[in-house]
Amino acid sequence: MDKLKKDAERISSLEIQGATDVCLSACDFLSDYAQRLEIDDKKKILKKLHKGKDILFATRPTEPAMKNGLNYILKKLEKELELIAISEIPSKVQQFKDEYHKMLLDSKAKIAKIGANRFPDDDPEGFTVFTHCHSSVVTAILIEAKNQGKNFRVVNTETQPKLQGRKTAKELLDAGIKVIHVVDSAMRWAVNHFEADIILVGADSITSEGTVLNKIGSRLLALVSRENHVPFYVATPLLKYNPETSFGILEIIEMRDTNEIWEEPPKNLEIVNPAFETVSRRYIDGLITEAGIFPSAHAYLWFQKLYPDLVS
Ligand code: RUB
Repeated sequence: MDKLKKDAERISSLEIQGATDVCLSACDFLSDYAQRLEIDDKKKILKKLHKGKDILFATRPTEPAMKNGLNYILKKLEKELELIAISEIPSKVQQFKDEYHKMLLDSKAKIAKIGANRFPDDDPEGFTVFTHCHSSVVTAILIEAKNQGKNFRVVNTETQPKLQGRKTAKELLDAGIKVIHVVDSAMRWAVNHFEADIILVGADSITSEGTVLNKIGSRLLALVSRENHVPFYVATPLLKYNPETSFGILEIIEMRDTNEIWEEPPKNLEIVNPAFETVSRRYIDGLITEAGIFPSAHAYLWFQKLYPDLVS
């Protein structure tokens, strides 16, 4: 359990960040934990794995792709538990983990292609994309568009307080894409000044009403998109759908340590550090998903169609 707790710390500290990477790593960590368990009782093993799942869930509360993944692995194991030998449990956990990884990575590859289609083949004016934070799904679209020979530049925010925008900028520069980097508060100015043609962000969670949760600042950016008449798209695998929201349970917004903002603040200062915020469906022109591009209010129907086992 100590090793699992150390692994979990890598997620909560943001060493591993972004919904997709958090999900892939959490599933790996649970599978690794299963390989290390030396218990001679199926029910006890399952109990331990559920405890491990809860530790991983607690690392980032606003991450349904991770929750869906860990639930997928354990639900499948529970279904087969009676039929398999105790010695087969570790390899079964690994098999279900690999299946979920594949579902997520295949979705991302499809989204990269679909999203890249949204870019013009040849824009003589120069196509400008605006993005916020670091989304591996957004960068996959941008790199795919670049590989297809499309001509565009990217304007991105630094994303306080953890500066994930630098990761985005470095990855895009490495791929040969022109990047212009601005502070978060220059968001409105930059969308207007650089005449952005499209705003593209990732997602951490999608609710039953088609609300998207993404890095703090995303709704501000959506409001900027309205003011400047720039289409606002969210690139996201449907595995980020939170099935609990269909039953009236509200998505949680993770509040992070205030040290990230100010390590030694003056006494009596109240600091708040929300990691995410909601973007209501009325501000979203489309979700770019593995099932295609559609209004965010349709997310539930597609999730149900593509992943019926995950609807609970
Ligand atoms: C990252 C963030 C990303 C989404 C999507 O926040 O908001 O836009 O997680 O990422 P944090 P991806 O840095 O707090 O994890 O597209 O890679 O799933």
